Amino acid sequence: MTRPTVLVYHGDPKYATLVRAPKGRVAVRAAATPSEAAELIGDAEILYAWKFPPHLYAKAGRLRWLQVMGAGVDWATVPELPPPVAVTRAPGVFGPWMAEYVIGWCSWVTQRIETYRDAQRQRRWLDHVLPDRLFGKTLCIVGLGDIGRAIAQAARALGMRVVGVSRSGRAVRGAERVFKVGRLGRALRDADFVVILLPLTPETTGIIGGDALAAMKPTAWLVNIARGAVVSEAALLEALEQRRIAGAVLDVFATEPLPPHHPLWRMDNVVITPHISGPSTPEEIAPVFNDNLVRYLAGRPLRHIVDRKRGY
Ligand code: OXD
Repeated sequence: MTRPTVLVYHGDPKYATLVRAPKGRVAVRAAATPSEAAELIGDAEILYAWKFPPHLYAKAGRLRWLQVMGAGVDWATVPELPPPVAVTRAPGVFGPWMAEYVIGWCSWVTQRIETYRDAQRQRRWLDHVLPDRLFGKTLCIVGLGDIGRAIAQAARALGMRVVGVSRSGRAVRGAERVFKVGRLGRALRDADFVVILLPLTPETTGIIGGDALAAMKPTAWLVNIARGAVVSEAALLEALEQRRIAGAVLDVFATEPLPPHHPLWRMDNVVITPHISGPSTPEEIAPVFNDNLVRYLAGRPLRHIVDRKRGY
């Protein structure tokens, strides 16, 4: 009997070294570049990857399962991927990272960190300016998958009021109220911080546009840790320039890396981070993949399957 081949596609060789399968049951191959992957994809039954080049799926005649290494699956649920291939994600890995990112940057606002650092540079004792608190502030989480729920719990633990937005509008632990996507404006109305976590699909592209931004309070901050294209960049620039919202913390952009001449770079009410809010680490993703690998080899159903039609 031939052993299934696992192709690990990532620049970090550690991902391949952490693949564990019952002894001798799989052959593991690793590719770090598209040209290396082009040589190996034809034999692969299982692909464990981050941003696999879609044009190579035409050669993936044996492929049955793709395990995604990152949080988002938009690069995986592409039409080029042959229909029988199951796509699985890695829930539970990114929520704790992203919760710290969100709480960290929300605290950066309320603790007026920039103000005190500026004063320090000028050797000024700024004791007439007081910090604010997260306690009692309203956080609106738009997109309540496992990451959104982890953020809701972290925010609740600090005494924030949490509301959310999801397709179903179903109740979620930690969120006082969950609105359906159609009531986005209502959900945003009272928020001090709005975190965007929607997957990028045709329905969500540009969903945070002029109307959504107009629904926010002028004192509110937008935090985008989903995909750049979920927010209309033109509408966001206008809202920021005209101070119709207080500011934005942006980890994702329609074009990455953000081009050097992009107007967002020079806005004083914008924080830019380079798509690092939910890093993938080989050590954290490997147990999710290895658990599914055992299931795959035993002919048992895979866990964390993505609905390829819905795109998440
Ligand atoms: C992502 C990630 O999918 O960083 O954006 O994991």
